[in-house]
Amino acid sequence: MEWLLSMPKVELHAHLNGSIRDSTILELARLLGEKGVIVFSDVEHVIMKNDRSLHEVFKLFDLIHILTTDHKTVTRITKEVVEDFASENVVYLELRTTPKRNDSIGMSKRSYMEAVVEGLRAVSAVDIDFAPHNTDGNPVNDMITNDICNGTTRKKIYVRLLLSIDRRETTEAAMETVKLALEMRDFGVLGIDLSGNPIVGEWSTFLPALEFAREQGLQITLHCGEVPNKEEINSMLDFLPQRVGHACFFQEEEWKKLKSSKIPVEICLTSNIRTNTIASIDIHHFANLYTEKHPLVLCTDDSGVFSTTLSKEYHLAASTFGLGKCEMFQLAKTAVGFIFADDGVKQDLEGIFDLAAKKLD
Ligand code: 6MZ
Repeated sequence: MEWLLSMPKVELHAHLNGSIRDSTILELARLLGEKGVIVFSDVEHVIMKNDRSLHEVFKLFDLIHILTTDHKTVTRITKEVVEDFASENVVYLELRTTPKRNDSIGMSKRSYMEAVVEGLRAVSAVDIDFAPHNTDGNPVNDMITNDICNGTTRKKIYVRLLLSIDRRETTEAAMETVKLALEMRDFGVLGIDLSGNPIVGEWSTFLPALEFAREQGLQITLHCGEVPNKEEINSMLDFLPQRVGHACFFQEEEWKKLKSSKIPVEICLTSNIRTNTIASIDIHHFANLYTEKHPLVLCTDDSGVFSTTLSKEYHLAASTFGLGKCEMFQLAKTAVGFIFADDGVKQDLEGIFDLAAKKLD
């Protein structure tokens, strides 16, 4: 476990509100309990429960959103989540979150995202790079890189953002999210994710917004096949997103399509087992994809909700599928090829891995 912890890693599928520390969630719940907004004893066991069905996970997200959806808290959790990933040597994090509107507290999707960016600015335990760079190597927006480069061996993390469309949303709401993503490109927003309860919503509702996003040059990743839905899975694969998440309920035809299109898969082992979308770890499709050298990346999904870390996901893969140090290192390194950030960031990350490889020998 120690070497997996110290190895550089790339996280490409992490939902902000799913990655909150238990201690923070409990603190926020206690606070709202004291204010009489919720009954703490009613929610404590919901938060601390370990085994949840997919359905229960989405009920938990509704509760988490009650606890976290104000600007100050969004800023706080963003800072904490980034620092937690950096502390286990995640060197590049693509953090996704659903911009939320809450008129009662004056929150718009934009102000929600500004609170997220504020959280990135507030990161202090590590150096952070979260702004895209010009061709001259300088950040597009000087104000937003608090890279405290002081020559010491402080950890450094690159963070980029994806905006999620929740499957409960309308076409108009999805379009609003895409437009916001376009406006916030200088703040490190690279693309769009489609997520949310997979039994809710229709692909045709989101397609216009996703097509617009693609036309405008945003990159796209889709939660695909989290429940059995042959028609939707096929439509999603035909859309040719840059990546897909999960891919649990694929049948032969869909595997063929995925493999011939070489779309990288974001694999979330613990999440799939906890939510029972895969019956047991030994039959997880990771094994087949890995053996066939299909592009894949290990991810946490919701490190808070599923009590995991990226190092634990690597450990789980290594111990279940019998992979050694070199194979795991190689797996982590190949993920650099699937990031949405530009070639400059890719080169930096390759340099980090090359340096780490020397220590590995
Ligand atoms: C689908 C998921 C998910 O966006 O509020 N989310 N969507 N499948 C999953 N697998 C278990 N895990 C998380 O983070 C929480 C939101 O991310 C999506 C859901 O829409 C959830 O409400 P944000 O930061």
